[in-house]
Amino acid sequence: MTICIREITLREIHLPLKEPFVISSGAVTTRRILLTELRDQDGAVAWSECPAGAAPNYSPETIDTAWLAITSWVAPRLLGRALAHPRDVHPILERDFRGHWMAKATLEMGAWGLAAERDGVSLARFIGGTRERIEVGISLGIEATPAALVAKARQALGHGYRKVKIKIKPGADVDYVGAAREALGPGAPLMADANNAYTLDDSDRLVQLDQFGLLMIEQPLAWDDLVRHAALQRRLATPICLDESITSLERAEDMVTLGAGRIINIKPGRVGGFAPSRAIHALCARHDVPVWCGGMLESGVGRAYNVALASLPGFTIPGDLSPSARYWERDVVTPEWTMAPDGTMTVPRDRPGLGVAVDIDRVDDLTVRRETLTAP
Ligand code: OSB
Ligand code: MG
Repeated sequence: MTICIREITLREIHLPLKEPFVISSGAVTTRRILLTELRDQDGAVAWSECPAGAAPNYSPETIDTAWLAITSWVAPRLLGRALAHPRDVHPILERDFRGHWMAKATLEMGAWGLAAERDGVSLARFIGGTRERIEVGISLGIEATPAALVAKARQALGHGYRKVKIKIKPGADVDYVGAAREALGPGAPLMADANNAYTLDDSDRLVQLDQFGLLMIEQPLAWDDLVRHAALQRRLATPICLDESITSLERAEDMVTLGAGRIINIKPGRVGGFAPSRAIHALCARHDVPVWCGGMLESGVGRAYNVALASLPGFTIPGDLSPSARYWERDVVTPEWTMAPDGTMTVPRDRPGLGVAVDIDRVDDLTVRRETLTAP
């Protein structure tokens, strides 16, 4: 079924986190979130979310660069254009257009959401998802003391979470991870995420983490560096998982070729959308590289896309897909995303499109800027 996007409304909403989220490169207290609403020629609507943050400390993109890129270059390529399938969007956006992966992904994913909506099937089914329930992990920010981290991690396992990710940085690493391993026991599914906080000069320190039997260490070195990750992986027993470094299918191929990591955290926004996410998922399946779905503190809109993606068969490791209540007093969707006591989340396979409805009144209350673009 051909889709033709007639109108796109961008909104910036401010959504306060229940508690600040601290990673090695910065802290977030209130998420500034860019939501888009795509409307096609017949009035069908799909919402999507840009995962970019307020500052360029995770990716070079921010909500402000994404707003500029979407309004200036991404939307004009799509508005009024007949699209036979949402897979056609990615090549249209890549031609002579470098970077801006999150800006591109916002509308690329929106096109998949819109197509699923039009077909009357769930986004999960539309993209080939097979799981009815997905396993949920939690990402814990850096705490003031190892004891504070232990309390949070213990509570998370008590809630049923299937994986606990501990954010680390120099000065908050071996002691923190060691305390968690000691308190939670040898079988607890623990991993660490450094968000680029180390260099190869820190290799001895990172090798010390091997003793804790982590599932993986995520992105220890620079965001755009595969070569040094390969050198580090040769010294580490713990698998390296790449996050920031994987911005495309080609970077995932490079990781495999170079041995720069053994696991990939796929965030659809970071790689330009669902088409490249599915291609990375297929590549990883061919090479026995496990994948899992990362998170960017998304609202319930972005979470819908992540949940659908995580229902693909190759997503064998619990994702950073916490329920709405971990982040927000109240989410912007109904129903909110919830987690069962066994640490799983239901994939809304029997509801069309995203499977959740956007609470327009709530979004209106939170909106601080808005712009509507229409087809020429
Ligand atoms: O590195 O995975 C990351 C949040 C913001 C920026 C980067 C990261 C994260 C998380 C949060 O770990 C995961 C979540 O959404 O719960
Ligand atoms: Mg990460």
